[in-house]
Amino acid sequence: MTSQLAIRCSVFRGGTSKGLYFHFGDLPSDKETRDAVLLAAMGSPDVREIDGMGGGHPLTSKVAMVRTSEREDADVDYLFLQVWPDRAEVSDNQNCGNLLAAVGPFAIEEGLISSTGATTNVRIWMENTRSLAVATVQTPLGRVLYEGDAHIDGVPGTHAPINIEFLDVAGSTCGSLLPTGNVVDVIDGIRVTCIDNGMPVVCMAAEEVGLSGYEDPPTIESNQSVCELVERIRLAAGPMMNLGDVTSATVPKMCLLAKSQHGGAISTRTFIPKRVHDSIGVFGALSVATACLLPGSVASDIAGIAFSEHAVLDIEHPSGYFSVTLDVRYDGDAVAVEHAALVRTARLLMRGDVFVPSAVWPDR
Ligand code: NQM
Repeated sequence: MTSQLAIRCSVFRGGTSKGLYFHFGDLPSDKETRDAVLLAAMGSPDVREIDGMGGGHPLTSKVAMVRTSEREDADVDYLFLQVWPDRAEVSDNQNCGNLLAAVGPFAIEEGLISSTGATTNVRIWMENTRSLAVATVQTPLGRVLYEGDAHIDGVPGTHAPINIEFLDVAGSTCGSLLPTGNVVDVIDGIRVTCIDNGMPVVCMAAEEVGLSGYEDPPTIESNQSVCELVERIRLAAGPMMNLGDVTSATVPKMCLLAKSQHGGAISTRTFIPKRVHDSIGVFGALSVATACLLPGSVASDIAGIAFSEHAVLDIEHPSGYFSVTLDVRYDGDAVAVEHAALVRTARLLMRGDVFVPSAVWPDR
């Protein structure tokens, strides 16, 4: 009898996050066993995840599952799973646009789709939000190219760009772009804009919660009264955003906004939702950018930028900025999102087997 099971797996950096990439068929189909296997693979629960592959932070304790899609409009299906470092829980209640960046490279590396020339478009069905993305991967010579000139803040150096486009992510988690039906709500005395353009986000002015909005993440995380206030607002916003009880959910994200400091559209500090992001999530940035184009929102009041049906917005965050291209349509003060695009980079870090104790998957 062997005491460990070997499971085929790749490790990628996707955007500003890092995770384990699996074929659906290599993990248990039963959810409870699958989650037990993933917790063991990551070393959770343990704040350091010392007995597994996780990095002890939500941004480095992530999983992508990928398979050939049966949909006509997609090449592959992608399911994102957040493995909590500090508690024995795996969540599928949000998407992740950073791990999404490496789904195309994984699909090509693993032979799920063939390269098509200098670049290969990979149509990705994002199961968490039941929506589509198209990623353009550099594939000269028929192989994924990782080297290139693209820099994204939060990642050292430059890498090959991966362009990602979205057509239909507005309301993909909450049912509509403005799930409360209002541009502004007041919760616990704080003005908020609740928005979902691929990620449920509650936008509020940092100064209304007693911060400048330019503090670094550890300073914000150590401010207990601010963390408690933000969490109270999150718990109240959850049901208002059609998310139900969000006590143990990873959404909505809570975004503190301030005027841009470096020529961008707006400055952000984002709770995801307990830790403060070192930069900002992909769909988080998309949702904040959309809020900046929404007349009367908390974000547009702070950003003060001209409303335009085609805009490139630089969303400032603790380690730089995140650029989002948005095409929207105005009907009076209402906004419909038509198209969104952004650039990420990704890199294959390791390929092999991850080992877990055989007791976590007794039937294999
Ligand atoms: O918002 C962090 C990240 C994410 C998710 C988060 C993400 C997204 O930076 O699309 O990418 O949980 O907010 O990876």
